[in-house]
Amino acid sequence: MQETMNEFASRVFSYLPTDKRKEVQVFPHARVDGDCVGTAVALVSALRKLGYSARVMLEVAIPPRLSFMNVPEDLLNIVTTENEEEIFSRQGLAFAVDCSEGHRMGACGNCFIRAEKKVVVDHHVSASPEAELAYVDGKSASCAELMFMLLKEWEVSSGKALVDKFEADCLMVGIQSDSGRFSYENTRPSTFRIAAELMERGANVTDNAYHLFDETCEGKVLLHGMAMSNMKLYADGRIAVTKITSDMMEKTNAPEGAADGIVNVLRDIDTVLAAFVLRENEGGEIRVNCRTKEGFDAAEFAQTLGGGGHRRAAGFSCKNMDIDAFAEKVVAEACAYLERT
Ligand SMILES: [Mn+2]
Repeated sequence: MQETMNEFASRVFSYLPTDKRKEVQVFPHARVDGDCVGTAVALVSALRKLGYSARVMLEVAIPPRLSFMNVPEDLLNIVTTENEEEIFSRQGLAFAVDCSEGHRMGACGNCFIRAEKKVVVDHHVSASPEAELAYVDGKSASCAELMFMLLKEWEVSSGKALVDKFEADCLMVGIQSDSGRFSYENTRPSTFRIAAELMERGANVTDNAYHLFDETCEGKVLLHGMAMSNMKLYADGRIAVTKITSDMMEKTNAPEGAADGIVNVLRDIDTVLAAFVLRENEGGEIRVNCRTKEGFDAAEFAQTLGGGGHRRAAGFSCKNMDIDAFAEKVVAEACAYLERT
């Protein structure tokens, strides 16, 4: 049984390093997203207001798509094999956010795994926390919501304002990212209540939504246009397929990751049950992204082709096969799957 946030917050508070020269090191998961960065940065900033030294531990710099968050460099630390020992020697407490296990933290994992004192705040149900103190709520849409609850408890016990505009903005980015701007199934009444409080503290929703979901570039728009006009429908419009060749990437000058989102547009076509985007990668690999609706289990289907994933989103790949030939094979298998189910 999970203790209340009030109890948890006071236990973590008394677990913070008594020697304030020792650092609270905050660990997000690898391949960072808005939720883990927003949560980690808000926590570090709040801890500093309380007089603690604290930093976010990263394996690589914050990616350009999150640069709009304007996180001050001095809140961050990139852990490398060269500086790992020095960083570890400063550690007073290891605090994992939006993940619970060292193996999810990439190159930073060692610093967490070896820690003497560990705390976890997470919203992943599958989590098996490697920590003495853990607060895991799988129903929370984002980790940022849990962090806001924690920081509010600390505001009461310390009498200090810990969530001002900057921290509120960071936490709002987390909520908007993980709730799909308040549209995914994980969105709850409490998600809106917390978001409302963050807005009252100065958080901006409009700019965050633009940068997180809408901002694009010429190459990406051109690539999407090409991919969509080449799309083909099969099985009375229930299957949608398109291909992205290296040639298309070159012609449109599309940046890395520009193909993201195309498969969702195909899936959203009213008649479509399963959408597939085939993409030519380095080394002759063809990677297939699959998104489905009720009545087509993406994970089950992907498994038949050596891949895997979730019920509504899955992937698989092949090597040494022409993209057109592989597309034909995927279509044939998908049509056969529809016949069977
Ligand atoms: Mn998250």
